[in-house]
Amino acid sequence: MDSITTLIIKHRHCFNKEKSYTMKKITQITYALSPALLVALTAQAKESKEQKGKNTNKPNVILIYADDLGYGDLECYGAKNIQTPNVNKLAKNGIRFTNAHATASTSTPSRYSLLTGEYAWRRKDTDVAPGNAGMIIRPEQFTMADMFKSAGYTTCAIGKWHLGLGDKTGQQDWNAPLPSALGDIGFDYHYIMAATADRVPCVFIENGKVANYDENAPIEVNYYRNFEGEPTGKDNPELLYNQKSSHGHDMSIVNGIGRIGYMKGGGNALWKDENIADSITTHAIKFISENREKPFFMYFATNDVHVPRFPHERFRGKNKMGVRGDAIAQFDWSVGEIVKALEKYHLLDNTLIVISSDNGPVVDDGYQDRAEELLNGHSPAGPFRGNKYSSFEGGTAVPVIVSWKNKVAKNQESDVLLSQVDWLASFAHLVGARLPKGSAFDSENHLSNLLGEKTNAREWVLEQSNTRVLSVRTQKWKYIEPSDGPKMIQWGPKIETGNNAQPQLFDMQASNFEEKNVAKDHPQVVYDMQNILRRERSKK
Ligand code: NG6
Ligand code: CA
Repeated sequence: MDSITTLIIKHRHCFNKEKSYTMKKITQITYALSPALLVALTAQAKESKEQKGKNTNKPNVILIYADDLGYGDLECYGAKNIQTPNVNKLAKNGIRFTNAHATASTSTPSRYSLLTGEYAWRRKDTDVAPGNAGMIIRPEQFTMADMFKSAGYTTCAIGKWHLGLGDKTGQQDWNAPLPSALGDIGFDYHYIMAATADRVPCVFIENGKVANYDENAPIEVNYYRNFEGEPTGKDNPELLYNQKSSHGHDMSIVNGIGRIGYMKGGGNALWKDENIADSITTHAIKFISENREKPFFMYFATNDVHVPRFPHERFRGKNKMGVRGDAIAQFDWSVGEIVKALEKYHLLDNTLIVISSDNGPVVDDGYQDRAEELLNGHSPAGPFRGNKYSSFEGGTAVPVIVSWKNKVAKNQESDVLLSQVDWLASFAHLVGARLPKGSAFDSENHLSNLLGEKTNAREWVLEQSNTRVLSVRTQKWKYIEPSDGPKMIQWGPKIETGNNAQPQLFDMQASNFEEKNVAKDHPQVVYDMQNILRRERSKK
């Protein structure tokens, strides 16, 4: 082999390894090579870069996780009164699932299960978290982000977090770096809202620090007591110039909207609700652009369509449903922008995109936004009974769309039983990652189902209501364990809880599903379901 060929081979090798090392080497040898050879080398570099981008063993994974978006809230799931062209397009290019489930009917437990592969009810402290909760997923726990990182991915979380930050609840100093944040659980980059838009602190956290921190307005947060001299929604309703509360949300006022919890300061760092979608989408696109040459995982958790619904002006008034519809349109826009960025960088056929939601829909969730009055025949939970918080299917049935250009067949619909708790193990299979023993305890690999095959599906999935009542769902049945609690949510939203002192069994394949309790007609099925719950509860 002559020396020049050796040189080329060597450099081919290092193009496939370290880019910066390669670039340094190129500069060093530029002087020694003929122009023709340089052209050949540059072409080689370009080719391997493209190949890297198209390495299907390590596709990028983008998980777009909406908040409170119901099974029936997207046009491609039959939504009335609202257009979602960008989501429709992804559904047309991929698979639309009709029997997919979040593990819980509220945010914190649902996200906990998704990101750890473990049911949230196995732990005490995983219910809807305040904005000053300590980090619920502990650094020693293995997460979806850790898994991707172990397979060589660059990882990020952008948008709604709602799983706590810092070491201890109520002990955070928001004016200094947080001692524990998402960097400790596998995310290379994060730009997040600590909890929800209706909970303080109303600032973004970027890599463990308040983004755009304003030194002149130190931040204090308290969930029990107000700070002296600070107005509240309760005492100063005249200051709620952007949106008034319908129930709760009467503590601190930020941007003319009442919140849960008290905060002081923030100044220029305070978010404007109308810009949240723009802000997180911009950060997501920046992340894609900066990481386009190596595999990445992005957890993109939108604030839409959670309350307070206060979308940007440009989405206002274009549908009959008021701000709840506008927030759905804004969500669809965010999806479209992300797809556009992938197209721009030629990453579409090397990126698996999954769209879903953390729990079922809610209409009035505490603000006078007229969402209830303006439904105009739209059914946010589609055909299902109950909404967010509920044990009925409307609480946990969620839209799921999977799209991967040229890899999953187009325009499919699948009724295979899916649970978000399995996504950690399924993605691990996709990227060839190993899970440490004992991690992702409840997560099973069902990648083939996610990619369109119907065989080897789960036999049952478990779901939890906001009061931790458990249900078992199979392809045919829905079993809700007996519980005493009230039939309706007590604090504002007009939602059936699903509580019943008797066991409830519904035939989900009958035309009147979730109307007729057939537990008495099928004692064996009830027994089997109870056994599943008993067994699962006794594990771990
Ligand atoms: C409830 C809030 C509701 C919403 C929910 C959590 C009140 C009266 N209601 O307590 O507005 O924030 O918690 O929603 O405070 S979730 O989607 O993040 O789980
Ligand atoms: Ca939610």
